[in-house]
Amino acid sequence: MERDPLTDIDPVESEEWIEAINSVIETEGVERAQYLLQRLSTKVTETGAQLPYAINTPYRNTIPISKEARMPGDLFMERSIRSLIRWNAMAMVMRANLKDGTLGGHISSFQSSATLYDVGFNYFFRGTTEEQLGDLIYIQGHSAPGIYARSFLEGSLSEEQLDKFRQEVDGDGLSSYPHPWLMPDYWQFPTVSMGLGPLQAIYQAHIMKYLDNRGLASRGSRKVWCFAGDGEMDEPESQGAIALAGRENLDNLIFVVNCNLQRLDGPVRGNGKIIQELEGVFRGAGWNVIKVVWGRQWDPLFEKDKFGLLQQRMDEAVDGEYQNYKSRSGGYTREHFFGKYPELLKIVEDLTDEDIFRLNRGGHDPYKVYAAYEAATTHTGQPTVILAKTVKGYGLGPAGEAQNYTHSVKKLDLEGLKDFRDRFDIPISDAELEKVPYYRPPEDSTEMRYLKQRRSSLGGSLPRRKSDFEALQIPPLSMLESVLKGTGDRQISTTMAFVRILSTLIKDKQIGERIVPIVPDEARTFGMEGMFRQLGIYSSGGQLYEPTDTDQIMYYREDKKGQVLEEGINEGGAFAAWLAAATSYSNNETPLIPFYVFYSMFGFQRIGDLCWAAGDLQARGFLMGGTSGRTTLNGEGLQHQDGHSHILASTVPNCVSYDPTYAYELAVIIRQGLQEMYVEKLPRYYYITIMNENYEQPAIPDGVEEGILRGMYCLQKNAVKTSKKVVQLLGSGTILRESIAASELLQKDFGVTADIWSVTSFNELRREGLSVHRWNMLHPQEKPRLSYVEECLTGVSGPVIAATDYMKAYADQIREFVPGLYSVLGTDGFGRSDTRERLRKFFEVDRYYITVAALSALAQENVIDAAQVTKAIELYGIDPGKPDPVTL
Ligand SMILES: Cc1ncc(C[n+]2csc(CCOP(=O)(O)OP(=O)(O)O)c2C)c(N)n1
Ligand SMILES: [Mg+2]
Repeated sequence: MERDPLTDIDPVESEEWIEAINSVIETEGVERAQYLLQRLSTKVTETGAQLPYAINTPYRNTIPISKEARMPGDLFMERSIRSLIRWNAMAMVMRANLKDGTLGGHISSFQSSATLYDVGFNYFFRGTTEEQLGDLIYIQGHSAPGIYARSFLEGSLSEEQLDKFRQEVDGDGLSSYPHPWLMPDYWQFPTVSMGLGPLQAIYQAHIMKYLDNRGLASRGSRKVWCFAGDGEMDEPESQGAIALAGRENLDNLIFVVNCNLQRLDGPVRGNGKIIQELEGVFRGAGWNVIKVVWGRQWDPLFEKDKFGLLQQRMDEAVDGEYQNYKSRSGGYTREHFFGKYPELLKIVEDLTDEDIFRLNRGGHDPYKVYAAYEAATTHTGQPTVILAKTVKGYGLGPAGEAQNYTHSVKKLDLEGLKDFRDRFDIPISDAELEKVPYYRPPEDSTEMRYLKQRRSSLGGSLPRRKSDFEALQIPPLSMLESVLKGTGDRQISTTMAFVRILSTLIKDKQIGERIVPIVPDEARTFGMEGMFRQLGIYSSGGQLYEPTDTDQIMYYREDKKGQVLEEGINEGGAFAAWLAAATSYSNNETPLIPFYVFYSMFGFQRIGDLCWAAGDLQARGFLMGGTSGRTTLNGEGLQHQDGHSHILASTVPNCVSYDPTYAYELAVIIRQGLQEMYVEKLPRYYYITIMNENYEQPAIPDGVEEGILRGMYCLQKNAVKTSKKVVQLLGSGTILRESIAASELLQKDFGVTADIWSVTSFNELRREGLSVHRWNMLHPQEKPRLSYVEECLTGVSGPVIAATDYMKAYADQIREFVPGLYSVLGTDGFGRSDTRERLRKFFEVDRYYITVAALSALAQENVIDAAQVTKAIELYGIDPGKPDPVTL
């Protein structure tokens, strides 16, 4: 049988080693001991031996008592203020539910993290001052009531506002969770979709360093704090980017993981220990890990623990048991935790069961938390994660402390309220209790003065969000002259045109340095590799090697001052970098103009929740969906061909999206985006698809700018009044060119004339149309207004046929506004690889299908005979028995 390598087969020898290392520590110090152990471990691993626990430390506080920084303030004063915050947080949730039992809310998460926030607010979180921009704090979403409660005490929220928790329809309520869209002067970061906070925070710290290295905004000693739940750490987004933080030495980043051992349904790791697991993961990623496991009530017990038995017991017990110790009682803990070893029972023989129950966890001990924060904020060269052990529903007692159902507790009964009040010494009488009143001490009380003094010394009340910024000077459209004038015979794609536009903007004296090109390892795909050398790829470490392609003009140049963000194959991360850049106008008081360029299939579909958060955040910037269109990106097949990103984009209320065909359209749209976002400061972002199909780019026709921006304009007016054989062909993206080709077939083969419309955005057309129709509905006696689509198509003759490289639902959106017959062609179904021509035939969006669809519509209107449609089907070799592509 194999022997457990950790069994001690020679205790005497072990003791000698321990004595030896002890003497090194005593005579030469900890550093020397560390060095020797390092050497030993290197030596031992040479033999192939595994050091299984190298990455974990025992289940104890990382900072020994001797190294704890001492909290300078008034512990008792802070406890009483914190108790009021606890009470008011609980009261606001309860009062909302007393009004209407359906509003919901959370009590127990904040009760577990109250000390973690409080120590931060009292000593560490700095607001923006003349000298320095403030710290950025990502607050755990469902702890929002506690943050509101503090703002109430600090005087920045009123009792009336607290009473409007979760009642936002009138516009002055408090949002359930942090939502900058709904409270734009208060909340900075949407975090409640679990995992998005940690991911955003990492890239926030990354962009902060980027700005500093590029000399655009000084970082000073600013910090990004991110509070997250231990359950939340299971989200791939939470942990997915921690290696970047380690690699980039983001010492401006501090994670605080509230390890209350529970998530919504039950324990996070009943059979293991979440703190130990996270320690290993973060340490492996190069983080400074600070565990705050035990509060100071335990310190004397450790002193009595001469043989490490208490430590051993702590290492043995699993989180499911630790939860029991807090959900049951001191007596239970004595029996089940200490009782396992008689020696441990002796250690606690002088303690009552109540004393045992009060043995506090590190995250509830302001001294331990302070020491951890102090160590984190002064640590250099690495990001820090603080793993703070807490109790979910702390203080709720029998009403829900550490119970599996704790997360969902929304109210306490009278007994529960009494217990809570007594436990935290809240000065509210029995008679008043039932109404659950808020409590705010008089303005001149010592508590209030203390609270305000603490915050004013740290730069004022937080959270606080800055909405406004200094408008940028955007160059006129004529700056993009070279793109507007067309390419003559030369064929280029809109992607290539985009790269030209971007290069031109980057050269602009006013805004050039603010442009941030971002790519997830796809620069070459989009022909952007020229920017590598020209602008440099941002790398905090510069370039420590000579790239293999230094002899090339476009070599891979990494630079500390590089402008391009090359985030690797990491769409979520690259988007989070875009988000940080797109909100830099607020968080760094430095507006940036980020362009994130990606495979359009891996945009909204892959990271849709972040795109949604971008709307909430009022991100300003451009998303460029490259290689767009189900048939345009032809060879790549099912997983790459995007036929629906515009539909997904349309779900974000403040995302403006376009599918332009021509380079000049793209130029007009980008210029307008700059104008709207950075001059008019409209809270929106742009999604624009670009393609890789090469064709001649015409010069901009006169007077089309407004139509391009509103969503459609007439590209070719061919119809003559005398003929009834007229159709209106609408096309977007590359498929517009098929519509143009169809118009030629219609004329040549069937004597039908077609007007051609370039539709740059069905999404924008629909939005405008819906809003006009809504107005008409609500103003029944006024002259009805016309939607823009109606304006364009009223008075022109013939049925309307739209074709795009997207699902039919995309063009179908404007049906309500199209006067007369409307047919839509699109690319429903899974993509597949083949030539563009064959794919367009397969998806039935090519010129022949458009022609047949147009003839079919004319036949339905009795303008031509149905036999003409049959003739076209035969003439173009279309198989009427062909299976519907959506089924394949
Ligand atoms: C992406 C996502 N999935 C699910 C939820 C629903 N949800 C809200 S809180 C919560 C449990 C959170 O547990 P934890 O992260 O440990 O935080 P705690 O309340 O324990 O501090 C869940 C599942 C959510 N908000 N976001
Ligand atoms: Mg938890």
